[in-house]
Amino acid sequence: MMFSDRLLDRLSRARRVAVLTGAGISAESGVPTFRDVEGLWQRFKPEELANVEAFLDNPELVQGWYSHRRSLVSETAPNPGHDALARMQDMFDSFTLITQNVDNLHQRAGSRDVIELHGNIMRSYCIDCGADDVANDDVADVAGAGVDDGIRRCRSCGGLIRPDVVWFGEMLPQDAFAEAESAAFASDVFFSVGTSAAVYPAAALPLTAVENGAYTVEINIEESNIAMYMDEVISGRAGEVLPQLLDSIESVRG
Ligand code: BJW
Ligand code: ZN
Repeated sequence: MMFSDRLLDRLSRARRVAVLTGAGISAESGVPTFRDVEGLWQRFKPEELANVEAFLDNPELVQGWYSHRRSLVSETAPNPGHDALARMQDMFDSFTLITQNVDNLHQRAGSRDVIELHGNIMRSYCIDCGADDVANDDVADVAGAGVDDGIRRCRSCGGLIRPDVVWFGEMLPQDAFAEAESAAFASDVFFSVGTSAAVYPAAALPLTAVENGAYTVEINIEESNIAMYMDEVISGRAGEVLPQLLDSIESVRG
C-alpha cells in the first residue's frame, strides 16, 4: 500500500477534505496538459494564446484553438481518477472539489458543486453584450450586420464570442475563488492533484491549507513547484492513485 500511516490516520478522522485538480488528472482521458513535454500546444505557449490581447489580435485563431479543444474534450470520457473523486464526495462531512480544468470531466463523472476556478470551455459569451452562446461551433451569421469573416460573432449584437474561461491577466470568478479559499482554510486534509502549481492564485490554495494546519498531499507523476511545502508527495498517475486512495478511505472509515 502506497499510503503512509500518517495520512490514513488523518483520513480516518478527517471531517473536511478539499481537493485541487489540474490538467494532469485529465491526461489519462487523453486531454493534453499545458506544460509537459508532450503538453498542449508545443507551437503555442498558453501564455501566448490564453489572453485577451491574443484574442482581440486574432479572434479566428483563438476561437479555432478553443473549438478544436472542445471537440477533443467531447471525444474523451472521465477516467478512474475523476470517478474516484466523485465517489469521495459523500464520504466526509464536507468535501470540496476545486478544479483549474475547463474540460467539464469532473462534472461528467458525477461530482456535484465543482468549483471551477478557470471557467469551462463548454460555455461561451459575447464580449459586448454578455449574451450566452451555447451553440459553440456556429460560425457567425449576424443578422443585419452582414459579417461573415469566419469569426464567431454574437447573433444579437455582432460582438465577438469568447470562451467562458479565465485568461492570464483576468480575475478569477470572485465567488468561486472565495469558496475555494474557505475550503482550503477549513480543510483537515488537502490534496493537490495533477497540477504544476505554476499559475496563481490557484497555486496558493495548497499553501493556504498548509498554513492552516491541514495535512497536505500532492499526487503527481513529477514534483510540482510547491512539492517541498507538502506534508506528503505521492508519485504516480492520478488515475491509478486515486482509486486506491478511495479504497483506503473506505477501509479506514468503515
Ligand atoms: C499528472 C499526470 C497524471 C501529468 N497523473 N499528474 C504572481 C507572480 C507572477 C505572476 C502572477 C502572480 N500572480 C498572478 C500572476 C499572473 C498569472 C500567473 O500566475 N502567471 C504565472 C504563469 C506566473 N495569473 C493570472 O493572470 C490569473 N489571474 C490573476 O492573477 O488575476 C489577478 C490579476 C488581474 C489583472 C492583472 C494581474 C493580476 C489568471 C490565470 C488564468 C489561467 N488560465 C489558464 C487557461 C484557462 C483557459 C484554457 O484552458 O485555455 O488555465 S492557463 C492554464 O494553466 C490553465 C490551467 O488551468 C492552468 C494551470 O495548469 P495546470 O492544470 O497546473 O497544468 P500543467 O500542464 O501546468 O501541469 C500538469 C501537471 O500534471 C504536471 O505537474 C504533470 O506532472 C502532471 N501530470 N500527467 C498525475 N497522469
Ligand atoms: Zn452580443
